[in-house]
Amino acid sequence: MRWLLALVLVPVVSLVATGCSSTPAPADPSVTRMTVQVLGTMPHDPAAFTQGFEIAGNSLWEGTGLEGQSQLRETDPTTGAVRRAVDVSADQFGEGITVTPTGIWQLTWKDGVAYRRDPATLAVVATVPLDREGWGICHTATDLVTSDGSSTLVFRDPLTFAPRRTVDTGVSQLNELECVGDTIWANVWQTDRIVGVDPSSGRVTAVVDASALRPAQTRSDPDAVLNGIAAIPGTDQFLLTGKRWPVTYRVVFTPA
Ligand code: DDQ
Ligand code: CA
Repeated sequence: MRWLLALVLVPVVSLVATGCSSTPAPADPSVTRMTVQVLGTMPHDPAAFTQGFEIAGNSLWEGTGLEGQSQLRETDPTTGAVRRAVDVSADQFGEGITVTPTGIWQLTWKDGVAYRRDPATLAVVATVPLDREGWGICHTATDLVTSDGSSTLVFRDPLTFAPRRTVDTGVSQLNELECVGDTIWANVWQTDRIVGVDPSSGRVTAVVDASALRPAQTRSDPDAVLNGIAAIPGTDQFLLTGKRWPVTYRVVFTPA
């Protein structure tokens, strides 16, 4: 009788367990399991509370967070050296950034605004209301895409920031974003996972395990999490870093 109970209970318990997990079940054949292969490293400012990371032109752009420490930085993509930096208002918490042809967008976490900056001067040229938390941002050919720590991604007009549509990914705590071709990559806050999302359906098509990257020096700092995905244009490579990480990695995603 006892073995019969176990036979019935074990599958039920594991079903419930996978139902509660925020990433798709490992056996789901429609999700590509991936890992990272490190091709190189460069220094990263260990004081930078990285919230946005993107390559545009000949620069690696970084947005940093924390009140009184938030900046938009233009850095050298091969050395990480800071070329220019502007401060966000000291009472605000900077979040994701994305560089579009019509300006550089920078979110704030809970300050209710997003900024569009002039790429030449980095000065704020527009301040728009943000009616939810600001976490990550990237842009496709037609839209801005923003995350807010939930499983929802919001698509917006790239000039006005007005919302156009949303998708639900089924994975919560989506943070820093990177739009590449037909995939939106998102790192999941407080995990070493990056998910690949189909922008039209919101379906998670890939899960990347980046746990090999977390630097040993950061393991005692619970806030020092993976948070920075920057695609290297014209390649299949990415730069990855994290909040207060002393290093940026150059990687490719490979099937696990
Ligand atoms: N968010 O970036 C995930 C949206 C928010 C992160 C908030 C982390 C707060 C850390 C405060 C540390 C104080 C030294
Ligand atoms: Ca990014």
